[in-house]
Amino acid sequence: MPSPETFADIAPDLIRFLVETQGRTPIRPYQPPGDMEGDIPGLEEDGQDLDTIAAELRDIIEHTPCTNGPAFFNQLFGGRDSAAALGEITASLLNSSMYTYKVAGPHALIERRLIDHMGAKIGWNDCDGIFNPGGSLSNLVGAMLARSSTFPQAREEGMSGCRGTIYTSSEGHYSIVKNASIVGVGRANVRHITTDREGRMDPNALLHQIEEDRRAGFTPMMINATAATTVMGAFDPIEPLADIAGYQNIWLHVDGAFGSSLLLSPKYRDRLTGIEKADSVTWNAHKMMGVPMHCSVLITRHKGMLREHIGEGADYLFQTETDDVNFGTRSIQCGRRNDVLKLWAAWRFHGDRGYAARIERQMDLVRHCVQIIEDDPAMVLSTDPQSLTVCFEVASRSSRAICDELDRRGLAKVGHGIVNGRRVIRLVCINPNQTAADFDTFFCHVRDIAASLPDADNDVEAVKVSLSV
Ligand code: ABU
Repeated sequence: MPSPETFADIAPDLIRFLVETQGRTPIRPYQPPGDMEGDIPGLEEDGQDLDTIAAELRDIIEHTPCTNGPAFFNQLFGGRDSAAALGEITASLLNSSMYTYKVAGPHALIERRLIDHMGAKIGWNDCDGIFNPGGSLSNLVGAMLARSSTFPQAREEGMSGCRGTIYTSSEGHYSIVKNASIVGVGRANVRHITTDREGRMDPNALLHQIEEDRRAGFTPMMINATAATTVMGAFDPIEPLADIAGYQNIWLHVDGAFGSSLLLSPKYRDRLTGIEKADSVTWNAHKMMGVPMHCSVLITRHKGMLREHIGEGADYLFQTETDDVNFGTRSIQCGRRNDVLKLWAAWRFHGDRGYAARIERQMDLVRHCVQIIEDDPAMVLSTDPQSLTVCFEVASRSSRAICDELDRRGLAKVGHGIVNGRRVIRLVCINPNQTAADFDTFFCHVRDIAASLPDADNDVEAVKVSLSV
């Protein structure tokens, strides 16, 4: 076994190498999976020494897409926050597990402090919560609480005879559908409520569907309001949805994985007006708050419900302290990695005010991109952005082909999505390491590539028909 001294010598060198390499070549040349496969060392009967592993890690670093670079616009995360990265590295080396205070020590108290602080931003003075590995699982915990609230017998007896329904907008995240199958509601009983052209759920359509379902013998179980949808970044109108949920006695979950962070900005927090009336909220700090993947929390205003409806006893585990600091008593996981130290470190560094400034700067960059698109007669803005995604297309050019070609030529990573029946480029402006000049460069590349492509249609139905003939 290598001595700890060897590890302590090698680790800083490796970190320095990573940071310098990413600074030198922030955009990695595209390599098809078939080519890369042969470059990854295989697993063998005999092990290697630590220096060999460090050399192989260097090689892997050099081939990894650079998500903090100036040309990464592909996902709802990006950039590197130094304070958060220090917290992440520390947590990894400490190797705690977050089920008990006995094992996690101060980290359990940090988890509670973060939940209290984030809950206060929502408008809750006394709340409960749990960090989960990603927004999909935070949404799952929300759906489990909704099920317990609507069908209290379900935890013990299952969902036999329960005909629950879940409501989300047609732009809602796909985890809502996955989770419907997991909690026993069934995918077929998820109602996709229509939106306006800006991607916001129509409350009248929701009410109409709920009433129709009740007449058909269903029991509405959860309304999911999305606070910043994945493609358009749209905010469902939480206040009217909360009124419907209250009047109809239905659990209201806000999937704010992407958009809850706007609560930190005095300028933009009104996009979430009414969120304090929700029963549960998902909030991903690995998106707008720039904390390394992943860092997601489910917060509920119903204190004690997580423990009551998710907790199980485990004599071998919960041996000291109280449930209050033994977070394993309200998690769907047993072993759970420490996702809180990095967020605590980042929040200590930025403060509430620093985070507000950071988010508002990104919103300014969004306006910069909108201006570029509006000034170019060949480009079409799909919707007026409500958060940190800008959706657009180039007239008569395939959005998919533009994204693929940008990647293949090693110019930028950016994805596409569907907006109002058209395939559009989704440009994500979430990385605080990027500047207006990086976006200017991006649009230059888009224009060059568009000029080299043939005419094409982005109408999703028309493309489907042309492919099927
Ligand atoms: N919540 C998943 C987001 C995936 C994406 O970046 O589009």
